[in-house]
Amino acid sequence: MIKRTIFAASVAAFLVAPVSADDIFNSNGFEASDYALGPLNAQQNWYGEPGLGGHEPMIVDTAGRTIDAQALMFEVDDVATDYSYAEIAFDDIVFAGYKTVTVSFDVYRENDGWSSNLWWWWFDEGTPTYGLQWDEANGAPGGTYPFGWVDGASGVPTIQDQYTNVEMTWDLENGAAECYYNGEFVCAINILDITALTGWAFQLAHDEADGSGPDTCYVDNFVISGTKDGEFTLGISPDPLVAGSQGKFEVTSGTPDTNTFLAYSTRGAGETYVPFLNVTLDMRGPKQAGGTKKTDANGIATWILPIPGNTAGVTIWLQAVQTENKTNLIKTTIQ
Ligand SMILES: [Ca+2]
Ligand SMILES: [Ca+2]
Repeated sequence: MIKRTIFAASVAAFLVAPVSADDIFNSNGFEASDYALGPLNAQQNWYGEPGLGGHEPMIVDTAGRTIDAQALMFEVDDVATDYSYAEIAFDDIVFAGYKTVTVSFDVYRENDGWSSNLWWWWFDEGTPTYGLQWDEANGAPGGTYPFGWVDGASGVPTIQDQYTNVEMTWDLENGAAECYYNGEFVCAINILDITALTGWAFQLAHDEADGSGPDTCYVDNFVISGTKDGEFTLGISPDPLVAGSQGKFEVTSGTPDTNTFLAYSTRGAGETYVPFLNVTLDMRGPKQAGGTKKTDANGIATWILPIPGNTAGVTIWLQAVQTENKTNLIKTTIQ
């Protein structure tokens, strides 16, 4: 097993496995576990509204228009100003400490000669906070603009007659937002003046005059996720570790300029109190891997350690600690 005496010195830090994201809101596919067929309004804290003759958003089970069993349907008649509107409010996501926020949903547009504008937006001020599938080109097929028409943003033709994915990420710490349509990169722009994120809305809107056509579209798998990268986190690379090669072990968001210890166990999860750090490790029989490292000014410390060649198949538990501070526990089986 790993012996501390053979551990090499660390080298410059670079990113390892990203911090795992939390679900801030997950529609769970609008499936029956959470949603009944019928009006969306009042289900799972949603508000739904039929606007000016439009239809209210509905949870539906429509053959060919659902990825699985159920989806959210928006519908408007062929009447100017008709709309179908849904919104959901959250506790302020920025205030909650999220540094990155990702919104993802699947959308189905029909190739029937007319697609009305499907808008989406945060309730809040700042840029970018809205986007749409535009009824340009007379709504056939129209264009998908995840960040709308703000400076530097762009769009791509909407894909019809199948579900496609819209994904937008706001990196609030670095002030950059980027977006994807059906897995393809669309654009990246700078974030301006976003100080709160408190709710999300969808609206299918017949913004054209009468006569272009009615419209129906479907949304599924709406998920908002985020990361709080201020958490003291241990990442390993590669994951899983490989016997006979080097592994990299990196902590981020530790207390800066502070002694940091990498602990491992082959005995499993449990609790072991370490008096000199006043911290309880989440493993049994911990041993120290590598030498003591001092985190840099950004709270990062890295160990590059050889994984002995005879350890394939061995399961180990890893955790890094500082005084009264510990990371996530990693369980990995060496390959
Ligand atoms: Ca679904
Ligand atoms: Ca249509």
